[in-house]
Amino acid sequence: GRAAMAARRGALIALEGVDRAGKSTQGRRLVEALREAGHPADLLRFPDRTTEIGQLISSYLGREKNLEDHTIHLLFSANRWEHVPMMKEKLQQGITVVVDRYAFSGVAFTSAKGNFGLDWCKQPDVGLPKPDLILFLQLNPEAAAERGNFGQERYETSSFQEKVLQCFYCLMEDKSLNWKTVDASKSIEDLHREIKSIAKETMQEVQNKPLGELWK
Ligand code: DGP
Ligand code: NA
Ligand code: NA
Repeated sequence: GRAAMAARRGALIALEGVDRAGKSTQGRRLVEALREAGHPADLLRFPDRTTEIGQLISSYLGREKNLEDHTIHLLFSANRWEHVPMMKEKLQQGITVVVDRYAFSGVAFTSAKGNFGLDWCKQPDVGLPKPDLILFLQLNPEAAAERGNFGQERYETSSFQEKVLQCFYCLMEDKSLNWKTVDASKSIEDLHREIKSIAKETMQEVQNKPLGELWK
């Protein structure tokens, strides 16, 4: 009834995975499909390069600017935090929020640099809205390589990406989070159908659950 509809919150769904796994394509397709089915949904992409912090991050990634490793880690986290009030508002309004990368990329990319403890890496993102679902788009390095060469941005080397992947596997051991691994070697259409079906299940399940806080 009407009261139940009003209480229904949106789901927070994170897409993670190695570069070229298809996160951005699948994020766009998922949000379009949900909207077409009458479920309000919005896509957010991290890093969001449009904010002042995002512009710093973008010039770091483009190698125009060098930033100390702790500093850039904190900036990526700040770039997520600056969107939190808006994300919470949307979720409360019943809008499903799909994020293309989230805190897990944050931890995986910094900890892949070596000499950073996992706990230190997680700390700045502790308390972010906790995803109701983390879809991990799994693609082996050979298949990823076949999708085209890396660009010129920082982090875009196979050896670094392999380390990032190992860090993602560490994070997936945390069973307090709802990780679902999907096979990203499938066609765009097949993967879309699978992701849409998992997302819809999650959206049903969160109806009466409060939004959680990440790593708390
Ligand atoms: P994208 O726009 O999704 O291609 O991301 C740009 C690059 O930044 C990509 O190599 C992944 C990396 N990245 C995304 N989020 C974070 C983060 O929170 N911390 C770090 N260090 N790198 C990140
Ligand atoms: Na990239
Ligand atoms: Na992407």
